[in-house]
Amino acid sequence: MNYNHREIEQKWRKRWQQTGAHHVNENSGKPKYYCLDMFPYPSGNGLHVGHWRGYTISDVWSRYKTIQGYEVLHPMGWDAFGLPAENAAIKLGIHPAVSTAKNIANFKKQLQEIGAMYDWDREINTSHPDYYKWTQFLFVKMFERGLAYRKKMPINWCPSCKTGLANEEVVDGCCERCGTEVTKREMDQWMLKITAYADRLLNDLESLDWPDKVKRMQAAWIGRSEGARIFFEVKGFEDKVEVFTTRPDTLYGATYMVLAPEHPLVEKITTQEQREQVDQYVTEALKKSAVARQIIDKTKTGVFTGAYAIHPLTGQKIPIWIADYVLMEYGTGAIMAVPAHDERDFEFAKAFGLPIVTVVAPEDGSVAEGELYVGPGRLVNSGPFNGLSVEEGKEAVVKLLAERGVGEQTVTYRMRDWVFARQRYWGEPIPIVYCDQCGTVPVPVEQLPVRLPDVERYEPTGTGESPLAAIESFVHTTCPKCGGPARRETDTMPQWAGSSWYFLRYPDPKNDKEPFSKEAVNKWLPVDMYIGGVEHAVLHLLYARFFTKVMYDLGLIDFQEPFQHLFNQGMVTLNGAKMSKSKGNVVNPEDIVEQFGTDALRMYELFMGPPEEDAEWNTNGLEGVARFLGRVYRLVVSHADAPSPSRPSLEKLRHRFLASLHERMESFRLNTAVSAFMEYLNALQAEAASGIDRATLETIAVTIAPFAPHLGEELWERLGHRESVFQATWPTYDEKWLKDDEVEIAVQVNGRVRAKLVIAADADAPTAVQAAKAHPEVAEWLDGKEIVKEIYVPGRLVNLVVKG
Ligand code: ANZ
Ligand code: ZN
Repeated sequence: MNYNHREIEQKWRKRWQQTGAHHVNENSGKPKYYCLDMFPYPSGNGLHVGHWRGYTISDVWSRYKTIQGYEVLHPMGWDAFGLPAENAAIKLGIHPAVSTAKNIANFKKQLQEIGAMYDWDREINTSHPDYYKWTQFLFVKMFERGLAYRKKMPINWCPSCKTGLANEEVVDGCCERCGTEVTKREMDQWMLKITAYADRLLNDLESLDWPDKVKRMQAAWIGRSEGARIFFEVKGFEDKVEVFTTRPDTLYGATYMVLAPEHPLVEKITTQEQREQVDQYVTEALKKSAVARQIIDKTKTGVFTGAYAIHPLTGQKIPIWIADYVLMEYGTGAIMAVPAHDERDFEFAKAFGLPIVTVVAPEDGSVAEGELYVGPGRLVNSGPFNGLSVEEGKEAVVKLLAERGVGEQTVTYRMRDWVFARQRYWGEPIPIVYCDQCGTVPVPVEQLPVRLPDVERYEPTGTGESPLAAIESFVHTTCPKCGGPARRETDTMPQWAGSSWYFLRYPDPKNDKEPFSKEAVNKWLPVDMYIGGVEHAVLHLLYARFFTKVMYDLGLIDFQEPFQHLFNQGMVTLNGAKMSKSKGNVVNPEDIVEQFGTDALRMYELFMGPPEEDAEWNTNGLEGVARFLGRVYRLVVSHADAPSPSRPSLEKLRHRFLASLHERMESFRLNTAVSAFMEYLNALQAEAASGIDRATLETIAVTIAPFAPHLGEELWERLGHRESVFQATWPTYDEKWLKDDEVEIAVQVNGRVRAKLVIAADADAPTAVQAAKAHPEVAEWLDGKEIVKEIYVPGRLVNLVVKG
């Protein structure tokens, strides 16, 4: 009668494996459900109970959907390229493929222990040539569409990892991986034109069932800004300075201009007298990170170039400065400065004694000439535009500029094109060949994959070239077009490449003719439920959406968004801090499984708190859950052989439990779903002496199965079933049992309670009043008096108002 979790869990895990219980049946005819975990990077540290929380949530959900009658695709794989394996290779000399394989084996063993229903036949590994062949293929497709291109540009450069970084990998000016401050470096880079998809990536957010916070973060990352481009002539040059402004209405207040230090015109227009100062300033600015340069309240620095621009409407001469608060990567890399109405310009003008001209005045005239004012109002000192509101002014100014050919309406995005090259070893080789005759030639699909060759040294060369550049046999190749001698590209793709489309591979993971069949992906996608950490709110999710849209445009798929519903689980903390191996505050799942069982661990991972919130690990809580499962086991097993006949009190409890479980599951309050079981069990234990009926016992076995699948199977078998509990149907409830059939109400006479009365919950007013009057203790108070009013509040009271 004791709950032997070890025996039960081993038995069922073995059974599942033998029967192939977790294989997706493509021909079941059931409606599909695609429940996906963000696949892990197989690190050497393995998984701790914090990682298991997300996997538990998705597994419980997948099993719930299975019993509800869906054919569920719940796959798992490995995001296996990336810097940690390579850094370990440099340190320990172990080939990344070897360490990665070892880590994967460990992760897999751990995930199997959780009792997850992954279909391991669909396992994918982004570092495997059978997979990265298709990542390379998709790159070639993008190249053919003009979406992959090469550009010399200043990139973020991590001096420690010795590699270029995407903007996304720079956090607060430092390398996301190693924390070193990032610098800039001019290099030829492969880029992906994600900006061409900016509007679609922004607009389509609306259709997604995602946490608002994530949608807002993506929108902010895309950073759409409406404004105008205005062209200023430079005195004495043919060239024009083009600025981006969101406030064309303030054009009359532009008293100077600022170019980013990297702006290509700086070199040309700087006068002889100013040259030395300018050169020095540029050198300093290039060393600073974008974040350091953008801090609002830092002291403004800058240098006058000696050159002047001509105001496009007034013809006035305005000085051109350079300053590092203007970034080359945003807008046009140049601004018209309006110190009266822009805080940064205001600080700068004060620091350098530049004129401040007010052109917007608040309606109440509360701001004086020369003060900073960023609010709404009407235009002043603005020639023909005086008296217009800011909004009217924007439109009118742009219209006039456009007529004169010196400006236009435009939209700018904060998002940049994606730097898609890394000068590292452990990634997908970029499938491009350079030929003196034919130029840049993509490797045709028959010649893919371009395999990653073995190297002896993994260290980046530090010259900006990847270690692949040192492998002669890799670099020297023949041109796919003319057969002449050619050189291979030696950069590899960023870590994000493989994860940008892996969700499309699971429906058809072994296809060797194409990345996936259109039919298979159209059947399974969009993903119905995507579960993972909020740390992927921007990058991975944005890249995956971008790839999906490109594939839609290529005609490879029929949908434009990959993940219909997104759920971000909270972290598990220990002593208030996020669990992590490096902090040494991890709880090892294997130990817990051994001592309490994986079912207890699974149920506790849910019970810890609302799934979207962080929760503190507490071993006492876990023990409580384990004891609870023991009680469930004993209750079912002790009645399994001789269930009692059904009776209303049991039916009522059962339907009420099913109703509350349903409500809590559908609103994804999984922690309270676990409490529903606990409440139910407590109520049943009060009934147990009179026996428990079969419907109750079966309900427990089926409904607990998604949470504690091994126990669910065991109980189901004990109840005499031969097929798996996951082939059972989810029990439904009948509303009629949810009503409280009898209630106790108060009977008042002139507002004072004189008696309590039990009546039918749905009794009507005449019935309730009649019962109240008939109550002996009430009758006493009514004797000889006239009832002037009868009030009935169903479920609560009857009040009789009397006179005399
Ligand atoms: C004149 C002006 C007047 C501006 C005014 C603002 C207020 P968002 O909203 O973020 O798009 N700007 C443009 N390009 C820049 C760059 N490369 N580096 C730094 N600042 C830049 O901001 C757009 C505003 O930021 C632009 O509008 C420009 O300043 C500045 F009362 O132009 B504004
Ligand atoms: Zn050629």
